[in-house]
Amino acid sequence: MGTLLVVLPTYNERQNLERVTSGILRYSWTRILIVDDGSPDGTGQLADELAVRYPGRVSVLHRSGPRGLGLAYVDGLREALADGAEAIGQMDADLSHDPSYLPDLVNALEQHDLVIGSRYLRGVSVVNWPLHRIALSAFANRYIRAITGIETQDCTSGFRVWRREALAGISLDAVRANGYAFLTEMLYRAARAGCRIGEVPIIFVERREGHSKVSRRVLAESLLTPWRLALRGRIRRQDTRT
Ligand SMILES: Nc1nc2c(ncn2[C@@H]2O[C@H](COP(=O)(O)OP(=O)(O)OP(=O)(O)O)[C@@H](O)[C@H]2O)c(=O)[nH]1
Ligand SMILES: [Mg+2]
Repeated sequence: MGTLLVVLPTYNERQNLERVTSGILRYSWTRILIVDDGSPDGTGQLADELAVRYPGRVSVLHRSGPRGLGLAYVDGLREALADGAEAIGQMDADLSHDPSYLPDLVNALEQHDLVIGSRYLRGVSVVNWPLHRIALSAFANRYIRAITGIETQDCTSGFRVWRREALAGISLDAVRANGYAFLTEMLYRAARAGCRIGEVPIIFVERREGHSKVSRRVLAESLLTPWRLALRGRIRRQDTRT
């Protein structure tokens, strides 16, 4: 498949960044773009040190202004497209996504435009989640799929690889979700754009170090986004009929 550029958003991941970086760089065909939102714990400085340690393989985008997973990804994916890698990846930096799945994901790009590292292909493959968290995630996925019609089993997974042309076909300027709902919105847009979407099973391991950044505002956005996408989609469908 050629080279893979992994976009790695970070906010206070100082304890995890080094390990996830070396895990990804174990594969000779990978490079990393770290997108840090001015983490108070010094993740940004560590990222700069890693860029010096791995010249040509690690680069860093320091964002200022409002922070958010979606905002970080829009900037990071845009830079990744400008860079010219054949495949572009997305991963959490908290070691929940094991880099050793990257070959499986990239191989599946032979048949697909977008491949998702999925927790829900063989029951529920998560380690160290309390029951209520499993229930919430399972509910969230059913909720999103029922409202939007997305057929992917794991539509909130942040572990993804794209063919460059498929990602380039989606207008990042039009994406409205700023938080985690960004993941759902991108998936919906990919499906509407006719992308061939595949899933590869992964085992997701809950973070051991650092803290989750999921806020109430971000959760509210996640509840509303599927409705916004579905309603807009319906308006579009009516447009095309007339
Ligand atoms: N640049 C940037 N990265 C973010 C932001 N919010 C979250 N991230 C990163 O996005 C990834 C996923 O965030 P997490 O906090 O782990 O979210 P989660 O996996 O749903 O929650 P946990 O189960 O607690 O890990 C991690 O690499 C975070 O550092 C943000 O506002 N800006
Ligand atoms: Mg996490």
